[in-house]
Amino acid sequence: MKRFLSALFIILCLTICNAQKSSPKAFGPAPSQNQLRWQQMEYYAFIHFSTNTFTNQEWGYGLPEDARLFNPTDLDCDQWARVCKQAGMKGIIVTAKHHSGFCLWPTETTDYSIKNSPWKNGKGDIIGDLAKACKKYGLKLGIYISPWDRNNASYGIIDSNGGAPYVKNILRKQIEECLTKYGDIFEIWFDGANGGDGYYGGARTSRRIDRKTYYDWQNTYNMIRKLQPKIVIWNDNGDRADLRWVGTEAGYVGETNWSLLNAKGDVPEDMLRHGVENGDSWVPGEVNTSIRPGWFYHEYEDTKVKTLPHLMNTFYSSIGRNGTFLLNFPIDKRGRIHETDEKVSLELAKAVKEAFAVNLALQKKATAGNVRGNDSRFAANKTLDNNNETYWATDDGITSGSIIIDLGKPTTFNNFLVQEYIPLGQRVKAFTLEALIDGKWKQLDRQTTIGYKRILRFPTVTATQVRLTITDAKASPLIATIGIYNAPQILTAPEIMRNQQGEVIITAANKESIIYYTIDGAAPTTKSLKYNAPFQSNGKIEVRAIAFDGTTYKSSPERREQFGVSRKNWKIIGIDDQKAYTVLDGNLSTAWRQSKEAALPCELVIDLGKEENLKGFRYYPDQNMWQPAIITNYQFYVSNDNKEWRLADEGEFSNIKNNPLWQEKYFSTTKARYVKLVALKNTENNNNIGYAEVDVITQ
Ligand code: FUL
Repeated sequence: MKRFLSALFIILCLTICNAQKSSPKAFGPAPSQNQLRWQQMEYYAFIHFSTNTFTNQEWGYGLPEDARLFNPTDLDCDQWARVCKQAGMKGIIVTAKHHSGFCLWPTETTDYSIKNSPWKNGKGDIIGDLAKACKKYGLKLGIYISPWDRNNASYGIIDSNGGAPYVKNILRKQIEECLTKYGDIFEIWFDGANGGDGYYGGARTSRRIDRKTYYDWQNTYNMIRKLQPKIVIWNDNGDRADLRWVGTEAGYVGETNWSLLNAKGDVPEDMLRHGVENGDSWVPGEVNTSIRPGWFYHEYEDTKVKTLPHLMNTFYSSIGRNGTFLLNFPIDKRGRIHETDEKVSLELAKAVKEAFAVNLALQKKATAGNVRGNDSRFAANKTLDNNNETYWATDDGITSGSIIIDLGKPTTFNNFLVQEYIPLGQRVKAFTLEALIDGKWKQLDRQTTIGYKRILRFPTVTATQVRLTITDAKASPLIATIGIYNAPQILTAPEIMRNQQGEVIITAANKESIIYYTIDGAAPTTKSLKYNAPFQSNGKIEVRAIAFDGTTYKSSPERREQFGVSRKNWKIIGIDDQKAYTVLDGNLSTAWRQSKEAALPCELVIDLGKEENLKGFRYYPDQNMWQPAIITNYQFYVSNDNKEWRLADEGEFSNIKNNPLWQEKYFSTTKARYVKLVALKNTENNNNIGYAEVDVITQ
């Protein structure tokens, strides 16, 4: 008996040891091969190009005459691909069809396509040209097809059998054309904007659909996967697909970012932003944002192209937070990526390359308190071998533990990169990062999830050792890669605002920076005016400013702001609330909201103090995302006596919900002293209306 028991004991021990020596099993949902390949792309481009480019809109209504305006003078898909390649991107997703319904390829499904544009006498095919250019530069091609089609007569119609002819005969066929004519497609993008005003074959009405049922996505997905087995599907409509939106177009995902969601049920904003820790499906986040405020090209945004520091922040808040980075280039009227956009995208590529050029931890000594089965295959140094397929693992059941990297000598750094081995699931729930500085451990950061890639930035330190501690995980942590970097500092452009009294206030992110500025149109240098305190200005003025760091002798990119006529004597009429003047205070982060009881339409009347030559107006929405109060449909009236009003403009602020930035509207020049912005509808279909700023544009 004794013998039998000891034999049993030995067998048990061997089984346990062997179990520990075998590779870990996947825990929870894990990515498909397609999702994995996609995640590894990390950075790719969006291209927005359509009739909107020529009508100066963000959302076209689908008017037939707009097709005749589509006439780029120097269209060059080769240039798009070259810029994207040089910018370090791995692919391009193009708006083959945006909400207007206009197709960039000669589709059989509708006349509303480049076939009916003057460009190349209707004989062109932009998707075909781009597919060729992508091939030439080794980029992958992706397709954006808007489910919402503001031109198509059958959009939103349900036939007597309960079917949706538009989905069957138009949308699905368009997808099929794009997925069969242009080679491999890596991603297909179905935007969530749906239903509303449009041309609809001349009906000029508003069509609503039930986004959960109307499109019958499952059958569409089956078709897509058959045609392109390696594709990933992004969908912000009813059925969940392979990838998720992160709930904002501002360019960031939550610091806590699980690549999981539940297959069924609603996905509120918080879940989009952070994923769902115990979600039952792998649905990783893609961070989409534009290099300019809008998605489509508008000449007035030529001075609003995001700066290097801004884009660098987006890099850290997307790729650095377990997301991918989808950066949009609005193609201009020539049919090219604008020079300014090209320049800054190349600056970003250079800055990222410089930041991560030297991994100071590479091949250094690493030790861990627990190594799975004491097996060298799972040893700590697998995190430093420049190979994402090998990883440090702990024994099953050990869900916390540290890894110490000995840098060998005092080493200066400010970035830390860490990657989980995600083919076996996302596991880490919490971790800390410490550095051994002058013989003492100092905590540099404390964070939650890691996922495919996490990058932390912190003030520069000099240390001899670095300790990563996984404080909590769902299962034994599997850490594939660790990197330590000393990234060059990048100075942020200063902020410029002007209050109602006409004071111009310039602020730099770093209080120690020196600010130089100009008001004569010249580019600012260290020889320009030095900013010490707010200065007074009257009327139209352009302020250009840089921040300069006296220790590194480096300058930030420039900030450039234009201000219109003086607002000193402006009065808000008919509103008995002094707070209403926040809409004129020049501060984008303060807002005034109409009283909750007020029903729509809401009117904001401003007395400009004297007659002005008006040619447009600007509206900046209240930024409170938790209780949105954003206008979508408006009318703008002008008057000379505050009694008789003339309608100067009416319409919609397209895409303002997802991209709540400055809205500029132009109309035929008119002389008036009073203006009235009427809010007809908001993004939530309730009565909440708010304004951060309202301004006029004069001749
Ligand atoms: C949004 C759309 O409505 C915008 O026009 C743009 O295409 C953006 C990428 O997605 O929701």
